[in-house]
Amino acid sequence: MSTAAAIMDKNQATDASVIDAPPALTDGFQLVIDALKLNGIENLYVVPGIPISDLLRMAQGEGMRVISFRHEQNAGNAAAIAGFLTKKPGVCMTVSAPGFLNGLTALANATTNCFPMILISGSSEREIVDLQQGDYEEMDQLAIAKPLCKAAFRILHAQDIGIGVARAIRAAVSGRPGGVYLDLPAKLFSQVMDAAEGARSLVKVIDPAPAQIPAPSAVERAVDVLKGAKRPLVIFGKGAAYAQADEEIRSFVEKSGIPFLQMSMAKGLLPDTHPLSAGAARSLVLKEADVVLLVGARLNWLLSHGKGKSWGAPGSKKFIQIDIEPKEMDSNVEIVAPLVGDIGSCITALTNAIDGDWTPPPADWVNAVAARKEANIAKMAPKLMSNAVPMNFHGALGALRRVVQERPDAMLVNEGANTLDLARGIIDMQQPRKRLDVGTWGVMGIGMGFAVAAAVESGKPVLAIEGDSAFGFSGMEVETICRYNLPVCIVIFNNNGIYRGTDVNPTGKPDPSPMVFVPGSRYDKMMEAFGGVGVNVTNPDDLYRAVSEAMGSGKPTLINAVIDPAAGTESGNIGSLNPTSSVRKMPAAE
Ligand code: ADP
Ligand code: TPW
Ligand code: MG
Repeated sequence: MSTAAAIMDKNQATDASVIDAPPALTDGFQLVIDALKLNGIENLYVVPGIPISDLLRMAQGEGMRVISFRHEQNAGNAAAIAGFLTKKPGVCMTVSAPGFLNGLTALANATTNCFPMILISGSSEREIVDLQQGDYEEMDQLAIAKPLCKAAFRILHAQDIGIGVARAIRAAVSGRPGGVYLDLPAKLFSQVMDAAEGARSLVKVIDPAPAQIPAPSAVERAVDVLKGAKRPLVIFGKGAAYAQADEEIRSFVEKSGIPFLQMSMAKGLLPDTHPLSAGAARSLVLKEADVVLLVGARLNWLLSHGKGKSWGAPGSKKFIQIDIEPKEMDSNVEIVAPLVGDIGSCITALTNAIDGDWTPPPADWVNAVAARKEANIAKMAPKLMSNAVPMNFHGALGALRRVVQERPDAMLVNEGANTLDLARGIIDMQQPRKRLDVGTWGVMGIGMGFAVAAAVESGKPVLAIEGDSAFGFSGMEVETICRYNLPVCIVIFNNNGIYRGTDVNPTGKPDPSPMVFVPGSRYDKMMEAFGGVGVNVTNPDDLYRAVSEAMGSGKPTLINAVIDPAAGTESGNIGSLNPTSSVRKMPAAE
């Protein structure tokens, strides 16, 4: 029972005997907590301080799980990925101005990735902020948040808390999910109101993300295009993983027999080892397919905007797209059959439409994909067995691949450049929503926030595979991982730098190259500092053993995997995006 309800109960019990008992009261603190709990929000990802410290103490007192981070960006990233995993908005709470700004990167990133989250920040008093009179941590936070998220609201009166929280929740998860900012000025928390009236003012959001059924004519159009295909391909994106329509998707793929690709965070929606998975024949299918069905995947840079060399001859493709956001259609190329609706409803409509009236894709197409896939897998296999010391990426990832094969329910977090691109290709996923990574922006710094939330939300062991640079962006949260005793095993691919550890300062002066770190760093010692397990490994067998043990024990562990500093390539597999100039030769390239 909430404190407010307890006060009310006590009052009702004594009402009869004590005639002039004061009315039961509640306040802004309590109403915020009650409103969140009423809507099934159980976890808060936070950094405390004025004016939210008491709110967080009370929330914990009332049974919410309050995970307190060392930096708001990590708390925000945790909330964002909690939203992706659960389809409920993840909630991050911060203090005003600097805390708010620290959380804002995560809010913008969540919006970019279509993850539902709510950033709730305490703020200074309106009348002082608006006259710019220099309040403690003064900032017009609402105005700053607005362009960076899907919706932004401010609550000024305790009686509006119920509606304000309800609006934030609905805005985050309905339609295309995204980030929402909720501004709570300090004064709101101490506002007092009648408890019964307060309880009545709360709103439980009904059907926050209603099904959006595609128009029958749009389904018919899409099926016509699919039926005309000789070399069809389906591409699943993280929207398809988010939608939690796993069975509907499996049934469509198996009924249609169409080869599929899964974008990074969609991997495992169907097992990467599925006979129709074209993951290991990516360049072939992108080039050769004549009809491409996009399911919760945007034609952004990650798919070369649907055009250019990787997509084969210009005009050689027809695109069908399933997305809940109508504006996404024709964003980069013409979509000949747009299917606007939620993925579950759209995919089910397609499956029903082809049921009993479908010719599977021509065997020469399916066989060509299978043949290319097998050839590529065979080519990769010996590299993954490499026992070279110092380790290269393939040898180390071969060891981690085995661990993930043996633990299909484990969560995987992944960031870096080479560490990301190679792990994505090499490590097969078996189950949906297990692979969490840098997403649409390719942002470094999601690692520890994602790892914490993955552990908290799923209760499963987490393996975080981190470039040494990538880890540095959120590394202090190893203390958080130890403090909450979370089953997180971090493996740092330590190649002494960004992409590589071999760059030098061309002037010969003592400053190191901007691309390298202290050589031979021992990140494992950081974990030991907080009571976790630290291990230093130099070969794939030891790496496999150390990770298996950590995943089995659930003890917070950091494994410093020593990688050949010369092993990586510039920018991983997106080096072509680096601007180049014909009048300059970069020292790194010499
Ligand atoms: P990826 O990076 O994996 O290619 P994107 O983030 O580019 O994926 O695309 C995800 C797409 O999924 C977005 O356009 C978003 O609007 C869409 N989406 C998210 N949830 C749903 C849903 N439930 N139904 C339909 N589309 C969805
Ligand atoms: C917020 C730019 C992309 S990848 C990367 C940086 C700094 C680090 C690569 O080194 P790492 O991996 O992690 O050691 P590896 O295996 O190749 O050596 N700031 C932000 N986001 C991005 N993407 C960058 C900078 C970047
Ligand atoms: Mg590195």
